[in-house]
Amino acid sequence: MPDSAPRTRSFRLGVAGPVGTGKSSLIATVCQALADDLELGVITNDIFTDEDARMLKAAGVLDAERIRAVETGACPHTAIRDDVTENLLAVEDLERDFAPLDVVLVESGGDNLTATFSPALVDAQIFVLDVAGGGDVARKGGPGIGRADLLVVNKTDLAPYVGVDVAAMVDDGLAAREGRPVLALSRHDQASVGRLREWVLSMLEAHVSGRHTPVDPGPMAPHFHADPDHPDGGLTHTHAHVPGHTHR
Ligand SMILES: Nc1nc2c(ncn2[C@@H]2O[C@H](COP(=O)(O)OP(=O)(O)OP(=O)(O)O)[C@@H](O)[C@H]2O)c(=O)[nH]1
Ligand SMILES: [Mg+2]
Repeated sequence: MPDSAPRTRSFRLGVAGPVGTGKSSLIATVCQALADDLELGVITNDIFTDEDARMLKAAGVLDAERIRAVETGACPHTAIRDDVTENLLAVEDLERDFAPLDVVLVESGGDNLTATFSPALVDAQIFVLDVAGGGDVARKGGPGIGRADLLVVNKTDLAPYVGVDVAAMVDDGLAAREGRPVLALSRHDQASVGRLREWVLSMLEAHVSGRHTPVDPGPMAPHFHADPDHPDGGLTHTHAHVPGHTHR
């Protein structure tokens, strides 16, 4: 591409992890820490609502027009792995409307331990656990814990109240990740927010210079979504990439 051509492709950064571990809050923190230095956009994924996008808009960390919701209407995995079309279009719309964007953050719908992004949608991904989910969660493994570009152990300020040893949880994460990074984070701990900011900047730099190759953390394990409106009490579907994988 000639130097004069407009740069339209952003660094696309996914944020996945179980329900309530602090994905939206982490995105708000990243926006707050980098909005003065970078052009940012956010896409949220929710099954039935645009709650996360509304929360982020209310937080006032970014112009509201730069935050858009994709309502997946189904299992969040479908929209971030199996058929990423709707998300890709949403990212590309943002990139076009606010060109040039440096980073677009994509929040996965909150789910269980197994949701990861397709590298067709994001260039890198963060998997978020929190101390309130239990100190042994990092030992449970799975594609996000093992192979996301960054594992975050979030809400470390709550550790004393839930009896979790943050250092041990970080060590468990490191052991599961063969040298990939783990970050202990609390939005109330500025030093940890600074480390998150540095990680995002270093990944952006690696992406722009062509040193970073997006990797697929791997397919999800079988899982189930409770849904009181569904006749079976849950969403039923099959993921094509896991032969015979069906929810009931
Ligand atoms: N104490 C503490 N609470 C936090 C921190 N980060 C997030 N929270 C709280 O954790 C709760 C869930 O945060 P969210 O950011 O909405 O979590 P989420 O992963 O986006 O949730 P879903 O999208 O519903 O899966 C909220 O009440 C936040 O205020 C933190 O660093 N410390
Ligand atoms: Mg959220």
